[in-house]
Amino acid sequence: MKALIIVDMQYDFLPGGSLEVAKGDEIIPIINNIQKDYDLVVATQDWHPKEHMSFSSQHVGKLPFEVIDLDGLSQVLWPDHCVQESYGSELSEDLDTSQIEAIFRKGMDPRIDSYSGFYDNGKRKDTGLAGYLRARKIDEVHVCGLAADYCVFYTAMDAISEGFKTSIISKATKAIDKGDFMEKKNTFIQAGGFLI
Ligand code: VGL
Ligand code: ZN
Repeated sequence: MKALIIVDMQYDFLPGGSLEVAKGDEIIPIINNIQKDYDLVVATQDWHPKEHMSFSSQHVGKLPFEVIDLDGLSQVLWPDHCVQESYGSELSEDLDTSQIEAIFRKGMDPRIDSYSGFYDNGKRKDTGLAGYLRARKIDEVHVCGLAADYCVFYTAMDAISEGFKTSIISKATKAIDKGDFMEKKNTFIQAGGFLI
């Protein structure tokens, strides 16, 4: 059985959002079209408290995209984004959500970031996504959404380590930094992932 994981299709990652991904809106019709090809469709939602420590606004003298050490983990600092209950945290209303059976929220602990839909960046807490997929007899996942070089990549890497046959759908994702995604693509392929 095959699942589609739609990652973080929220206004803050779409053009006009606080952490916009260029052309992120172009993948919405593609994601809408392919959902029918799956046994199960799930989504993730970046869902931060307003004082989340991944926000540069929480660090005196720091700017977005600087890198710091946060409790022993390397942390890219981001503009405030996907604050719980804000408009920017909502899934785009252009996304067809009629087939999405479950939405896994992440990034709620203010002290640690959470790119993957499976765990936070320190693997301290499990969202339950792997168990949910296994309970639904899923053995293969395809990952799409935003952003290719962060939440899509880390979700796909964790899917491999959880034992799922894993693909990233190239036409249904866009990167914050294209060069960064080129490198991460190689890491993903080397780990046993597929690009389709
Ligand atoms: C994401 C940076 C920070 C993503 C989320 O969805 O790729 N990137 N939070
Ligand atoms: Zn985030």
